Amino acid sequence: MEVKINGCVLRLVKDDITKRKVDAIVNAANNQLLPGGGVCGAIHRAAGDGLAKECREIGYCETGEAVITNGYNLPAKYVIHTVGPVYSGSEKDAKLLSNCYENSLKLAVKNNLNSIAFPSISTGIFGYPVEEAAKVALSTIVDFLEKHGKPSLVEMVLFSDRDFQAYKEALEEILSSN
Ligand code: AR6
Repeated sequence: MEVKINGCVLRLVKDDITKRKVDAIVNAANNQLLPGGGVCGAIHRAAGDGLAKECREIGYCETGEAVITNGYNLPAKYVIHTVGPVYSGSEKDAKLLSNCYENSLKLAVKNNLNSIAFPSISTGIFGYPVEEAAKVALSTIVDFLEKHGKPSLVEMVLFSDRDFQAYKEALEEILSSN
């Protein structure tokens, strides 16, 4: 599924994010920027040891913030690492999750990147319900594109049919209420 927002493409795809040939893929990282499991483990495995080494040198990333590294053996040129909130059910969760998307997009624009691919941040090991996370993720991306008109391509890369469906429904709802 693909929509145009302020001249930019927002695309939902079902795929393995490590395969996406974009300027930057986003990693759902942890505060210590360690390889870990989930999508983070998959990105580190596909990128090779250089990625963990560069992450060690950076050392830390606050929840909701983002840092950029090279992409090493990945088809993507860069990896933007952002740390989602561990779902707690409190009001803070949505703001922190929104910050992840916004700060990653800001970092992409600051580095003149035209295309970026996100996984569904926080909805695996960090336990954020996917239907709720999809609304936060997509409304943040849509607002950013409406305001800035870049990057020219934003992908949400979903790993399961269920996640893809949740994001598709959330996007349809956001577009119909705009
Ligand atoms: N491509 C795209 N999406 C994927 C892939 C892949 N190759 N593999 C998994 N997913 P998670 P979190 C989906 O747990 O909840 C790590 O250990 C997965 O199905 O990776 O933010 C970190 O180091 C789910 O929908 O991230 C942190 O400690 C989504 O990616 C912690 O887990 C996110 O799931 C972060 O937890």
